[in-house]
Amino acid sequence: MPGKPTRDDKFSFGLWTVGWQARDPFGDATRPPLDAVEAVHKLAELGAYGVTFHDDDLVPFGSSTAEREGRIKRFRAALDATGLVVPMVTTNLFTHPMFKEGAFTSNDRGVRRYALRKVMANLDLAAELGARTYVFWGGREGSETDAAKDVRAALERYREAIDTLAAYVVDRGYQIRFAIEPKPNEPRGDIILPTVGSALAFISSLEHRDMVGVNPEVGHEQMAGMNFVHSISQALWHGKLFHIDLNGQHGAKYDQDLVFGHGDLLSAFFLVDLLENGAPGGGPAYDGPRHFDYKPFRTEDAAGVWESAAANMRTYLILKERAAAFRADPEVQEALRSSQVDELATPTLAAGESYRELLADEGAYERFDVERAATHGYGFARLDQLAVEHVLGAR
Ligand SMILES: [Mn+2]
Repeated sequence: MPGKPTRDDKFSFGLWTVGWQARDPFGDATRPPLDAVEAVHKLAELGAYGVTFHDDDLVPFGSSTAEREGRIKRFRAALDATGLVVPMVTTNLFTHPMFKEGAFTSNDRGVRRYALRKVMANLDLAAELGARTYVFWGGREGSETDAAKDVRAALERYREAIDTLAAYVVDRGYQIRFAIEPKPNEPRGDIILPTVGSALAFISSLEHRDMVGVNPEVGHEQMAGMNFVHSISQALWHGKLFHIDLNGQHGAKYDQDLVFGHGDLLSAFFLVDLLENGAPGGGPAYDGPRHFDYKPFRTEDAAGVWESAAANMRTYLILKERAAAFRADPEVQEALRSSQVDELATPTLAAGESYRELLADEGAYERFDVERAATHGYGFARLDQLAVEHVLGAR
């Protein structure tokens, strides 16, 4: 069993996670506000290396300049005292009623201009605190009725917003990259850029596409019925996994934000294996922050909040141990070989071969043993059970 998390594990938490007061659409807060300074100290004590925030988590909307400066100063002092870093910062473009129709894609041009200014003000703070990633979660960018939104124009305005803000970062010389966080719905009925694939396609249209990647969240992708491991694999393949939001979700329902691994546990296992060890056929592993974007149950008091924060990290580390054991098991290695998992990394054409040589290769077509290919088993049933037994600690 793993020991306590260390800074090298790169675990980070949003202030809004442990600080969630558990207001939901049906009920009031069940917990008092959590001071950002206390959150920083407690997270450091538990073994986290980083803390992240929306502008309004740290400085309430509408604060005076003096109040803003005071809060930032206290926060910085807590960072200095604990050694916690701020790897990522983001903007709240969803809570204030002005954003009810969106921010970058609001039909109201004045709101769109305000949203850009709000982000720029917070980009300055993000750079000051040394953040390397700036996340864009467009929760209000969407609609409830197709009569109300010209989606093509909305995408054009989204592109304008990201390119304008990227130009700002480049001109200021900030060492910051952007990461777009997809979500299919909630709070809007339908959100623009609903999945990782949608975001990747959007990014390819940007002027500053090189500095824009994705920040996929486990639950968001699973809400859309997507396979999170597949989505992360594609993001890695494109070189676009700039950041990741880890949590748990039980299938297609409201956004649960459970503790990491406390939803689809097998998917969490294969995710950790992918992030830590790379793809079986080669390809890079992820070396950025392991960021938890979860909500402690509404039923919990402060003790339950910190219990759940620690549970995210402990579950991750247990799965990391399980994944290492899975990879090292000679029987698994043999099963992977006989299932031809590695063979997929071999190019379909030989070195120097083109479609001409392929056309001339009778073994590839005219004499190919179609019957054998149709009847041989792949052995995936055995491989799957080996994975389950490793997850269960039964091997
Ligand atoms: Mn979520």
